[in-house]
Amino acid sequence: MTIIITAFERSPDGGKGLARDTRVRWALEEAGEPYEVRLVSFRAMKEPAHLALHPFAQIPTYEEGDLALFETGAIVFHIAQRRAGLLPDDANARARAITWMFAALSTVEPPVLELATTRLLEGDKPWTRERLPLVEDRVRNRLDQLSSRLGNADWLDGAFSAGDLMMVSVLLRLRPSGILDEYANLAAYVAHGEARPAYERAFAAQLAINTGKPPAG
Ligand code: GTB
Repeated sequence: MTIIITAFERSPDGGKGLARDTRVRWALEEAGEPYEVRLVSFRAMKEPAHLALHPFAQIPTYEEGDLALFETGAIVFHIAQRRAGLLPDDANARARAITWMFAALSTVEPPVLELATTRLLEGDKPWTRERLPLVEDRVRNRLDQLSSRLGNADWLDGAFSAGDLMMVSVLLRLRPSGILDEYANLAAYVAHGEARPAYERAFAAQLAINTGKPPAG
């Protein structure tokens, strides 16, 4: 059954890999699952055909036969459940890896997103100068905690898992702010994720769309 995901026809980041189709591509690459991509414009995302797949008019979506999914957490979890390599076999280790997926999406991503929104969409507002330090400190609070937990480990809980895939994807969104580099172990953790061949393939595929150049190799 062919897997089809949707992605921006042209991502606002110009191919830096920050749009959320990258994490789905990464999971598919880790799982060794071939996939196709349907590119959508901002206008097409609001049309009935796309709304039938994604009620909130966003990307990415995931189609596989008569199954249609939205929300990257659900999509990556679905992929991870079907193939080896993204979730451990041991039941407790698996539950902990899933916990890290939720932690990435519901505890770390909200302040990271708030910072991105403040910087990108509210930068010209008169109150942003006063608000930005508060938003940055909320991010630092989470990064302090995450950094303490990670310590010098390669991954959050033993072997690489979908929990790391999601956490690295969320942390990558911080790179333009410079805050990630304040935490040497988190910066190394993210770099370690980016160095995985599956991530490199995912990144190259989305870059090719946004630059019009085919991936090298
Ligand atoms: N909770 C959902 C999920 O995890 O799947 C969130 C999906 C989402 O936010 N999708 C965004 C979208 O479709 C694209 S990824 N936005 C269009 C809209 O809402 O109208 C968010 C994103 C967009 C752009 C950049 N960038 O350019 O740096 C980074 C991330």
